[in-house]
Amino acid sequence: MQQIYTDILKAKASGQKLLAILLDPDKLKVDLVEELVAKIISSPATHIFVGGSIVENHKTELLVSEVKKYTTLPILLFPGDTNQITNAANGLLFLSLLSGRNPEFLIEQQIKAVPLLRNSSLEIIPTGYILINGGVKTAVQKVSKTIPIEQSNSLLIVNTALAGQYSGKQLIYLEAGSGAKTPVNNTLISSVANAITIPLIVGGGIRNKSQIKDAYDSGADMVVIGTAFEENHGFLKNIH
Ligand code: 1GP
Repeated sequence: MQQIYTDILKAKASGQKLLAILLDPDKLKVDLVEELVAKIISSPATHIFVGGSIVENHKTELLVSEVKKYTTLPILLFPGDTNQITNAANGLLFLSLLSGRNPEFLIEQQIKAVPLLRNSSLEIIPTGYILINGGVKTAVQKVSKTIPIEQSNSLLIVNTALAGQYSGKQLIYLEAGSGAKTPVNNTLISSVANAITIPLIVGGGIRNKSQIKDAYDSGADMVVIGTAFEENHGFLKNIH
């Protein structure tokens, strides 16, 4: 039973918007977790994502185990590579970097993950991951050695999202990259949202309440916030 995904579909069907807070095990000190999770659970956040482009071995498991002590919000791995897979989480965004042409992130990492996933209890959610130019060279671009799609190339982005849906992805993630200068623009979000029928996640460079609202109004089902919370632990107070 895909409980997390079923709940995402239900939220989409009822128009309830979702908010994921991204925690990067490489940047976050474990002794801050209790305090940060308290802020997350008193905010509108519905999901916690854990991951990063480069994370030292075992740091993910440590962080997830600590987060789990203080919340029952679903914890989804958002891994940059296979060493970030841990059974301590509830689910896994099984990402394919559809915007790129690097086989390592289209299929190789996914095959390498299989021995870790075959007997795991993680809910696996196939996710088409589309990197879009957010105005700065982000970690995803550097690590994946792929070129983001220009925001002006809306047709290619829509077709990439639909190719993801047709090949069985259950989510599409439009990513401007962590710390992006320019988030995915609203016209693009609505073009993709209008084309696909599966839920749409949008993240990268979203730093205030009005950008979150614009993304929702344009058709994003879930918004991801990483840097804004990482840089200002009071951030979530401002988005009620
Ligand atoms: C990155 O989409 C997420 O993968 C979040 O981006 O850190 O810019 O919020 P930010």
